[in-house]
Amino acid sequence: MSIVEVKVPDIGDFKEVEIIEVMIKVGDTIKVDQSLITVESDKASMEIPSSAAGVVKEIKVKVGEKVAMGSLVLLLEGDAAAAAPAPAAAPAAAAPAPAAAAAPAPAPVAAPAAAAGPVDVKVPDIGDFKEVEVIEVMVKVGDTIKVDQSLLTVESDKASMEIPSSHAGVVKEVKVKVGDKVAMGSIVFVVDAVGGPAAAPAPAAAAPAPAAAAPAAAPAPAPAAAPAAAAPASQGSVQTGKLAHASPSIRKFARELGVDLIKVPGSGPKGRITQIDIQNYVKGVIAGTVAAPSGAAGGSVGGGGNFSVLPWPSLDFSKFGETELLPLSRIKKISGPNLHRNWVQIPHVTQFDDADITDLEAFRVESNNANAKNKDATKLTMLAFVIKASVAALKKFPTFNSSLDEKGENLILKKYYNIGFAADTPNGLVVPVIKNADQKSVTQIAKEMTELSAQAREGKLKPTDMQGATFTISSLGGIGGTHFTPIVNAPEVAILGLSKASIKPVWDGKAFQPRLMMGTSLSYDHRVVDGAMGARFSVYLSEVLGDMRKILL
Ligand code: CAO
Repeated sequence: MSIVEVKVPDIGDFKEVEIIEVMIKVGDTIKVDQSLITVESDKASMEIPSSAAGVVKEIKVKVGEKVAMGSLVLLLEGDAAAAAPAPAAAPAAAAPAPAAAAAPAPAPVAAPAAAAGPVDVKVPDIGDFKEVEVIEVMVKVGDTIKVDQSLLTVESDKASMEIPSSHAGVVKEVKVKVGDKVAMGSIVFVVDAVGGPAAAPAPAAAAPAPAAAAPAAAPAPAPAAAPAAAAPASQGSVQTGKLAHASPSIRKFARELGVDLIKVPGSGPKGRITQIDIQNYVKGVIAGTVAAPSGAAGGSVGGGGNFSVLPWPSLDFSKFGETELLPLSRIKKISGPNLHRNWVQIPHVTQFDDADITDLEAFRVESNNANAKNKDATKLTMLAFVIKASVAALKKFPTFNSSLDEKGENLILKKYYNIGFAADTPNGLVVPVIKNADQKSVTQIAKEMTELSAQAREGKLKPTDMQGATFTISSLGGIGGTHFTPIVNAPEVAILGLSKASIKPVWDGKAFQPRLMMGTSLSYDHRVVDGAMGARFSVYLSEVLGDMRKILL
């Protein structure tokens, strides 16, 4: 047994690349050529393979660090004899391949000089790769393209890279489609050129292709040549946003599952898509909480509907009349994505009811009148009573005071009762939280609400004032309306909407009586609460609001 150093191989034209993923851990038994880390430049991502087999003793790098050819990646304990000739271990680094054997730096293939009119744009020298698969075509017929603009993304099993254009002009013909295999010299586009070809490629010696340098027995250090081929010095035309940020193996995984990476939110550094992101996306499609791609399983109504989310319409409204641009407030920009996630991911049901608050309102008015002469007295609000009544309902139905865990496999039941209330402010909606509402009187709750609402309107709430809610109430009672459908505030599982109370005729078994009725709208997460429980909670809440003495029982 001996300790073997595994180093970054020759990675072509790249001086330094960032580690975006470490794929192994101490104690792992790894094979020659197994991918160890994923590194990334702005044009290509590549997996660095191991030059030896053995057990990982120590990992010398971490995500976010920059590495270059010869950087020590890890120490392996293994049989020295088992170590394959490293494609780019120290000796290789010390003695780069002869220029003649190396692939030239990846500049676009030069077209005939001074060409104007139709010219063929070809795949440049892509190092050691004989054939690579087209995984994305980034331009279409009619597009005006610049020299060096990324046209295609191609991929091997270890690296993905963007192919730049050798010419500026207008795309006349697209010769490839996703899934096609291309190699150096393949004609990919015909461009109506407006000038000469791109600048000459970098000298071959400057970017030796590691694969060519590696002994035949060694696994080709696939990644090395690739990025060089796709990363010219001028990066001005990088097409950000069009290509999902993912390593080649993740792209392969997504393709195998038929997942369009553009639709998968990435949780890794810089929004990079991880395997778990794809798994969660697929779970979401299966569970019906994420729109299924066209033709995929997951809820086709009437046989074969297309549930792909359409892009947001981009319209020039000024064609139809005068317009004005009003940027969203900071609060709206923050709350919008949260509301969207909650709306899309939570299967909502909203239960409507009418609570008879005739006696409660009479008591509230009477209490406030009794305190009218005391200018320091707190005004009791209907919302404060509803918070107290809700706590009673949450205690009776603890499921409503819970959260689903991240995997959607467990409920976390909370033994504290923190009630958030939506407050309308000039800058948008905020949700301050009354902590431990179960331990406070209605008067204390009303006082705290007054203070928090004032701070909310002045924009002085601290983040802690808005954290930790277990249930939320949104009251539009001061404004009007009968019922509405509030959106559950994840990770809570329910929210109560209150509407404006009004006198309604209520049949008491003998006659209609004029009663003050308040509309309640209870939205809940149907994954957690079933319909019967939702109705029971709602009915119980109305009963308590009808007679608060029920809380004492
Ligand atoms: N029925 C009839 N009248 C009601 C009522 C109800 N359900 N709720 C409140 N009122 C009355 C109050 O009694 C008060 O009248 P008086 O001044 O005569 O006593 C008046 O409406 C105004 O009440 P308020 O709104 O100041 O006080 P509140 O305790 O009801 O609400 C707060 C406080 C912070 C919740 C409220 O100011 C607010 O911001 N509401 C909007 C919340 C919101 O936007 N929700 C939507 C979220 S989803 O987008």
